Amino acid sequence: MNEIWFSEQLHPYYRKSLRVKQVLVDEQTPFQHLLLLDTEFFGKTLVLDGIIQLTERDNAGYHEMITHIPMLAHGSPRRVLIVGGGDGGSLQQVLKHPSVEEAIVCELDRRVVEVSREHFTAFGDPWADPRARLVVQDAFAFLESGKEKFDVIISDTTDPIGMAERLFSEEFYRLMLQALNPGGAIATQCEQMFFDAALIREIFTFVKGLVEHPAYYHALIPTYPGGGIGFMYVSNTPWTAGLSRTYPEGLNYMNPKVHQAAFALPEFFRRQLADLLVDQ
Ligand code: SPD
Repeated sequence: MNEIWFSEQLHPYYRKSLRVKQVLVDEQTPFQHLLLLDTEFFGKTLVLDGIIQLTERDNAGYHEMITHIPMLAHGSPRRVLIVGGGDGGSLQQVLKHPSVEEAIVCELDRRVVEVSREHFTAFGDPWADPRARLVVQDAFAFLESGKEKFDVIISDTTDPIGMAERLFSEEFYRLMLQALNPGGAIATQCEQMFFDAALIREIFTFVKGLVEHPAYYHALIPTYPGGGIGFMYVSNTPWTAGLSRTYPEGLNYMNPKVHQAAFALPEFFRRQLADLLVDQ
């Protein structure tokens, strides 16, 4: 039988594969290699530079958790910045909050937006919402211009490889915090506890010097390495403030128990962060 498989190999000792029904897009954009696959079970799948970014089947865990945790902690965010996120998944979630007046997506690669908008129709075209604004620009340059302030910032990036590496630096976290209104909250894509503990510890260490209530939380995403991913919560408001708020309608992954459990860290990993943890 002639089967086509896509394999992501992040480490010499670990790879994972999805069975491909059809290759829908295969192109080199000015910034990266972009693949849009139709896969068995997981459906349409976006791959950038060989790394799975999202699938139709399991993206809710990622997009709901990276957005609603800081949105709920703030309580009534009006202006939201999404760094990266050109696929529209985080934008769809952010716009579920009626308090939002403007959501800016600062994405470097216009092709990610165009291809995702055409293929991820399950997102319901959040770009058509009058509150959505796309800025095609490097996020560093956008934040350095220092013109705009936000209640919530979501750093929905690829992995810290190549161009994206800078988005995991202290300098970039400082820039995000400069753009944050008082009472604001940030969540960032912050990698995986099995494979990236040293990086997570490094980020947690500098974030602890910048805000009072940093925390690390995680979600189950079968198509990401290790079957999941984590997020850094960065705020002077504790994440627990979000537990008593009203959740948006129609969530597929998050509920109050998942919200709370996401901040519980497995013992092997909790030990590695023990001296840094504040609220967990
Ligand atoms: N290791 C894969 C991490 C991918 C994170 N980016 C996801 C983008 C989805 N909007």
